Amino acid sequence: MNVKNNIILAMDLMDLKEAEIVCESINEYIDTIKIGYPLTLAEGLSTIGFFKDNFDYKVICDYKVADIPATNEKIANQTFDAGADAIICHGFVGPDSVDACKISAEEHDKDVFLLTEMSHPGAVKFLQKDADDIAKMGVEMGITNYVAPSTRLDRLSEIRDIVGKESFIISPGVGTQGGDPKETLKYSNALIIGRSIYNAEDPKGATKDIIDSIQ
Ligand code: FNU
Repeated sequence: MNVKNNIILAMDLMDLKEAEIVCESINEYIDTIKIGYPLTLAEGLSTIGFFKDNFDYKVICDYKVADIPATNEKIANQTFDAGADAIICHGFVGPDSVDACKISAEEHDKDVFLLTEMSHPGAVKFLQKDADDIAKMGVEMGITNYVAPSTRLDRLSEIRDIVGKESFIISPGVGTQGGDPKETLKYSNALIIGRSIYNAEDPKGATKDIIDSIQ
């Protein structure tokens, strides 16, 4: 996936009008957006089409799909049928569940991102110890897109080593959660940034500052 300025906007505002205003103000810098449950539950699955039709964005759906294969398949099919370019699925559920998302993505000619380790402190308790194996599973399955944290660069670097330099890693946790944009891009292909942009008094200026800091 090609991501303009290596920044994916994590749009977790829950009002589509407010989201639209932010997108309009930073449109020149951004061509990829990630939406998740907050906006989708508040405004519906049609938000995917909204961003595609009005902004021509690539839309990554952060639904962290984590169910049995039959249910994962239904979730992924609905998401791609609604126009998503990619879906994020959890890896801890195992290869059969991940494969259901992968097959759906392939059938729709879209992408699946495998979530390895999460960025928040609590991820250390359970997920971290299996994250390397989740990444290895992804490699064995032929998955080429990954999500890995900007908040722990040692872990991000480890996951980069496992998935290889040809894989595409996107990293949340930049800014508000403490991750550094430039350091993160030593290992990652694109930054996922939400609150530091959409909660900024001047989202355009905040985005420009981040872009300047990574050049
Ligand atoms: P911001 N997100 C995350 N950590 O933060 N998908 C993960 O490990 C992960 C995610 C999402 O902190 C989070 O849900 F797998 O405001 C939010 O949408 O910059 C975004 O990344 C980070 O938002």
